[in-house]
Amino acid sequence: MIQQTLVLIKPDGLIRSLTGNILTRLSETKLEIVAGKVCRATREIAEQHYAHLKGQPFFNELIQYLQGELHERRKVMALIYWGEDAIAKVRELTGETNPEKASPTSIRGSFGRIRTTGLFENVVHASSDPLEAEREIKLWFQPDEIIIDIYPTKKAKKEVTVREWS
Ligand code: IDP
Ligand code: MG
Repeated sequence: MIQQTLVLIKPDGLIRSLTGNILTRLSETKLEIVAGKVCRATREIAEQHYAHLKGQPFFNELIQYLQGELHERRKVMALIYWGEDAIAKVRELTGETNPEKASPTSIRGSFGRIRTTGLFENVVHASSDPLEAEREIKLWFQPDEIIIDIYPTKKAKKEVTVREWS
């Protein structure tokens, strides 16, 4: 099945200069990148992204982690990979959530660590199923930032002031 999946290179991945390595690993999937950007995870986006974990003892630290507050690197790289079985292919290379349990050849197994607090600092995020992928992609990207049409869109008229080069 043709699918799309959200990948985030988390702030630890960026500060440790792992971007090239991670993109090289993911290119083994032969999937297509159809959107990509470097952006800030605001508290609101981070809390919505991890809404399913609200109530966990590590939730607050996890939100700080995604915002970049644990690494002095307040940004993430967000990418959408698209193609046959994209979700499973990317999850396979990403590895298990706990970096110590992840296969040693996976991205998390190679580069992840467990903080002394217990938080899994695991370098990348990858969507876990089609519904989560849709929710996450719509959280991080607007339709015009994606070079193909993956979900239905509607036209909305908005009066907005934008910044332009002066
Ligand atoms: P996933 O990232 O493999 O999809 P989720 O359960 O969605 O796993 O958890 C989101 C993130 O929260 C993980 O990537 C990891 O950073 C952190 N996390 C999840 N479970 C734990 C835990 O039991 N201890 C510490 N950190 C965790
Ligand atoms: Mg998850």
